[in-house]
Amino acid sequence: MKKISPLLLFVILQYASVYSQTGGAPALLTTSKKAMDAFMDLRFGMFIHFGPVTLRGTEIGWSRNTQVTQNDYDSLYREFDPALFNADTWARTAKDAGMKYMTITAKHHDGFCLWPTAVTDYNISNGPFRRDIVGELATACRKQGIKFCIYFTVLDWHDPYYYTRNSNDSSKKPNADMDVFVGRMKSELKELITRYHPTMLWFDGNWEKAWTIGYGRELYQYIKKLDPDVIINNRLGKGGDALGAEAAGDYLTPEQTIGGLNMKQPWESCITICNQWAWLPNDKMKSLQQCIQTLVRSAAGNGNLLFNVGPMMDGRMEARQIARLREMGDWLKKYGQSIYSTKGGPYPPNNSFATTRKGNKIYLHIFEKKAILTLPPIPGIHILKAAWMNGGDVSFTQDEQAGYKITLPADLPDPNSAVIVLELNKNAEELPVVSN
Ligand code: H79
Repeated sequence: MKKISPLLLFVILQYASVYSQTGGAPALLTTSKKAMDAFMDLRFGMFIHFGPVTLRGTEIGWSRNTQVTQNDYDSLYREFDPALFNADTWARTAKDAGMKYMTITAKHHDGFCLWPTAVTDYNISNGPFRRDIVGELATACRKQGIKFCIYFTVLDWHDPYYYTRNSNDSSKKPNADMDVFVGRMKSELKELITRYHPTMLWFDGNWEKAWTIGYGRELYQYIKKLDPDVIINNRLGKGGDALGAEAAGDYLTPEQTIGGLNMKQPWESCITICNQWAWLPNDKMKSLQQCIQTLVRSAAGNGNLLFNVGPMMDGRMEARQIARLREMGDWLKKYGQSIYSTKGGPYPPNNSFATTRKGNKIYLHIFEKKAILTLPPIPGIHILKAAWMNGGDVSFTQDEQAGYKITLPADLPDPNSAVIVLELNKNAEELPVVSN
């Protein structure tokens, strides 16, 4: 008998193993651990909520039929002309903030498409601006080494085939047909994936009654067949804030709250720099300390932060927000090693400190002034050296029962989050989470 080449044998065995695991059904496509790990290493991304609604300064989607009448809202695109929009400037702003990816609202619940889709006329090419905002951003991000991602909601109050017409009316539209609607979604997603090659798709709106786990699974597989590497958040399936049986998606998405320490399931918190997702004049902006500590607490919980900016109707981001983001970038230039590509833990973040870890180092982020900071002991772990990141040594004592006592100065070297590097006798990444 002719010998089978090792490569051929490998391929046959791989196929047989997948085939037997799925009982003869075609294998379900999932996101690789490699792609997911690479995404989680990025830690910090920019969320952008943008669209014709900026002409009113009210919330995207939600103000349709509330603060803004439906007719007015749906007509705004005819005068939406963000003439000062510059994709390179947005990408540069993200880069200067130390952000590694960007997620743009290609379509929010109001149904308006920021790219020239063939599926609906309700898109950017039928307003005065005409330019492809999604496409220009994809190009600008690629040029500057920012991973490009797309927000797309499964809820579409504008589409005649979608089930409901707005946020305060849950009755069925006369022509509603979810199967037809999902077909239209697929065509839109196919355009977005094949034209712009997003690293990640950020779905939303999955709590809607008309959206089923069946549609979620179908779309997940549809997307994976178009591009197996694209990462998908957990809002394509049902199942709330878990990645359980009702879920379709790769990671969790706490909204306007920082996720807790979770070493098992990847997560990304989406949080606004002000209060509103879309631009609101004079919205209250977070302090630099709040911004930095939001990022640090996310990384310390083993999660990413998708930090939202709502640009103005003329296409520019607010100068004060750009300045705030740059301040975050300046902090990251000094302390980025304690954030990017690290793991969260082993200590759960609290009001006085949070930790990240990499190799044999624990990065201890200090939030609170106190004379002595005590860390609970970890069996078998000794601190070999403690020093300020970019600075001098820190004195400490250690005891198997009493733990590690770190002496802090009256003035911390950084008021927003000062970082002490603890060098351990073992690999910090392998330590179990320390329970409180
Ligand atoms: O796109 C952003 C939100 O519009 C969207 N998800 C993020 C990323 C979102 N859709 N629904 N929800 C969040 C949950 C519903 C929140 C609401 Fe409200 C509370 C809707 C009405 C009251 C927030 C506050 C939106 C309007 C006012």
